[in-house]
Formats: sequence, structure tokens, C-alpha cells
Amino acid sequence: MAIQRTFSIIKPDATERNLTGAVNAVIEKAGLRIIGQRRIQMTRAQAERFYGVHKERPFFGELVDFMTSGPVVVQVLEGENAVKAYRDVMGATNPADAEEGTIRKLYAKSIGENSVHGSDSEENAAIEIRQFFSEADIAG
Ligand code: DAT
Ligand code: MG
Repeated sequence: MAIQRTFSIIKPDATERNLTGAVNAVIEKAGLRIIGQRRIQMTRAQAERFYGVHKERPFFGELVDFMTSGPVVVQVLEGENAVKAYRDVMGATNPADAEEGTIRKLYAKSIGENSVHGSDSEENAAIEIRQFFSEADIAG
């Protein structure tokens, strides 16, 4: 598997608890490089577009409320097999199901407030990176 990029978000529950550095330490220890990073306040329009695939789900309103409730850190990560490598180190969506040592096991508060997002495919990674970054703001 070649060097790949993936898209990450450190979510409002984590920025609120000042955990950006702690999350980044787990990311870097997993061998992923943070090659783009920006702290932003997401608008409702951005969050609705980003999570558009979930718009029919019962938790969609809650999800958009949460993602716009405070600052997030959007990131581009690079490394060997980065999409799967990051999903592995993030842990399961529900922290109750997450493996020891994963970001969600360590830091997530609940299935909704679960500290991080990571792309689920290389195709979606490219789409998500494009939503938040221009190439000029990425340096690998
Ligand atoms: P993941 O973030 O692991 O890719 P997902 O794509 O299924 O999970 O869902 C996106 C986000 O939506 C997830 O990180 C948190 C929220 N979410 C998912 N299932 C939920 C549920 N049953 N109740 C509340 N929020 C949920
Ligand atoms: Mg997902």
C-alpha cells in the first residue's frame, strides 16, 4: 500500500477540553504525519454539507448542532495506508466499543461526542480534504 492522505477533524468536545495536542500525540505515535492543520469555527452550512450522507438519520440535527458548538481542528494526515491506519487508531464510533489505546477509548465522551472524525475511504478523503484545504495549505 502506498503513501496515502486522509482527512481528520478534532471535534468540539476535544478542543473544549484542550486535547488537541494529546490527540495529535496519538496520531503521530501511530506514524501518521500532520501535513495540514487549521482551527476553525464550522458554519451550519459547512457541517450540513460535510455530513450530508447522514441527513436522513435521526441524529443529523444533533450532529450538526454539536459540530458547530465550538471550534474544530481540521487536518490532513499522510502516511502508509493512512485511511485505514487512522480509522484503526481512532477506534470504534461508540467509545464503549473502542479498543484500548485508541483516541475514542481515551477521550470520547459518547457516541455523538466522540472527539475525532476520519475519512472512511480514499475517495471520500480527497473530497473532504478539498472541502477544507487548498494545496497551498498542505505541505507533505
Ligand atoms: P464515524 O465517525 O465512526 O465514521 P459515522 O460515519 O457512522 O461514524 O457517523 C458520523 C458521526 O455521527 C459519528 O462520529 C457520531 C454521529 N453518530 C453516529 N451514530 C450516532 C448515533 N447512533 N447517535 C448519535 N450520534 C451518532
Ligand atoms: Mg463516518
